[in-house]
Amino acid sequence: MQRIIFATGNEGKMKEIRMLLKDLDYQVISMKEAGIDIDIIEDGDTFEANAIIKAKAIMEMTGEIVLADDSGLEVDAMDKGPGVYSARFMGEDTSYDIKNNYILDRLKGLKGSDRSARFVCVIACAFPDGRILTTRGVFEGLIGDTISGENGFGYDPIFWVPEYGCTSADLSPEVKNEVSHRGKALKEMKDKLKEWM
Ligand code: ITT
Repeated sequence: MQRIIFATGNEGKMKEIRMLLKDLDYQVISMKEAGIDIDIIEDGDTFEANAIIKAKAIMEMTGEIVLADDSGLEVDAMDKGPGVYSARFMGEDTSYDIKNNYILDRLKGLKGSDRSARFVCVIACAFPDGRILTTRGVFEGLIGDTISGENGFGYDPIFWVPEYGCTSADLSPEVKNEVSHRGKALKEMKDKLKEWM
């Protein structure tokens, strides 16, 4: 079976990606499983640019088909921040408990749609022959009033999903994957890959 490397060092993402790509006719392996341990400089201004930077860097290193995910949280009351800086926001090593509490504090006093936010995910695929594909998924919601939930990772405990009346950290992994930014972007990528491979 031909393999595809998924260029991420984020274990939370990788867990979701494995579930979402389990029916693909390719073996999907993480960077760690491929024995790659490098820090890629993500200096693009958009999710698309950064996803392509990551996928291309590992494709050029290995000569294999590589997928990458660039994603983040856009909070409208924070000028769509942290956006592409979501992982680096307040420092890469700062805990999400601290980051999430800071965002709750920033939005204190705001109600209803003034708390609007979304998760965005761009998946890029880099082929050894130079072709590049991207897909984008968006997950609309609100910033909740408190931290809640044990599932997911990152900003999930403050991301309120009105349709389910809970945060994305309260959703089961299966439900989050059905409705999330990553779920949507990867579903579209799977369809495109069937045409392109
Ligand atoms: P890689 O670049 O190695 O894939 P990363 O964590 O640095 O890992 P990004 O630059 O794409 O990845 O940053 C994405 C950040 O956005 C991530 O670290 C979380 O803070 C946040 N994020 C993205 N998707 C999320 C999700 O589904 N749930 C919660 N937070 C999410």
